[in-house]
Amino acid sequence: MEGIIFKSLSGFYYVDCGGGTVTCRARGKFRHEKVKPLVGDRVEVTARADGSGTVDVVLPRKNEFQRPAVANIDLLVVVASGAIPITDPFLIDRVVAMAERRGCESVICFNKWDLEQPADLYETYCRAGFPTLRVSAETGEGMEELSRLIAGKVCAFTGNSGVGKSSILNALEPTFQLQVGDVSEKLGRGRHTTRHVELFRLKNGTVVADTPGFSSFEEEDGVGCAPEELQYAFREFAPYLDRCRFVGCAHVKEKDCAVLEALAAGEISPTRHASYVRLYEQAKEVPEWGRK
Ligand SMILES: Nc1nc2c(ncn2[C@@H]2O[C@H](COP(=O)(O)OP(=O)(O)OP(=O)(O)O)[C@@H](O)[C@H]2O)c(=O)[nH]1
Ligand SMILES: [Mg+2]
Ligand SMILES: [Zn+2]
Repeated sequence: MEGIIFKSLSGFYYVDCGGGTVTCRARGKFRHEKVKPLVGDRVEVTARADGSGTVDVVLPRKNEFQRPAVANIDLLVVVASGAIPITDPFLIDRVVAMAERRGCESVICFNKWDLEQPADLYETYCRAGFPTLRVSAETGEGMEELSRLIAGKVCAFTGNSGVGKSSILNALEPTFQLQVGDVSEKLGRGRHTTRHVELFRLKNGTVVADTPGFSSFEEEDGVGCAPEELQYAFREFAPYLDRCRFVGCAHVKEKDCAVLEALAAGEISPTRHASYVRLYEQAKEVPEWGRK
């Protein structure tokens, strides 16, 4: 039987096979081959009469992410917040760069707009060429626009813990009762309320994944590509890339660099470029065999 893994928890894979759910273990060969089935994977399963079964084959993936651990995503919804827990723009840029590398579209969604309005950052992502939204799970602001943007797609919601990923999903579909946690004002961060990745279906056929929030230690993860590939993961750099004086220009501090000139002229945002430089330095540290 063929199905889609909609939940992975404690070594069990919950596979939606159209007719019902099969609760599976993965075959041992996956461990040997170092393939880990992911939520979103299309798989072939053998099902027993009692509803248990095994995942036999993971069908070819369109894309895959490690954090959040999902596969076959059409659209990454990067949720950010200007209120506590304030999102570091570097986190947005890192995850967006990963999506760009994998040919996956991104939407940037500034939640908690009822509390804080990070208008400059909102502008930054609009101008960089991303669909960017101002929303509030609390008041419902922006929910219709978000609904329209994700319609009919398989979407994964990601962002730092406490920004309101689960709250937004609850607001999109009033029948959802995903667990929501408060944020620690003292520590300025969320409490990692969502612990596993799970796919849910909205009434209009859209599929959404709720995922655990990032914590700050993941900042040093990098994008996992060669340093010279990273420039292509910043879409607003594209018009300038072949105008630098030196072939192989790193766009970090080179002379007559068209990207740096665009930065000085205000065409490229300082925070976006700073993230690029930080990711570039990280990418240089990754050995070739560690790249994806
Ligand atoms: N004022 C306001 N509060 C919000 C909004 N969205 C979420 N919250 C609150 O923010 C807190 C965290 O929300 P969650 O939905 O649990 O956040 P999360 O991103 O799912 O967090 P993790 O599961 O830990 O990654 C809760 O107390 C929510 O009520 C919003 O738009 N406005
Ligand atoms: Mg959550
Ligand atoms: Zn350059």
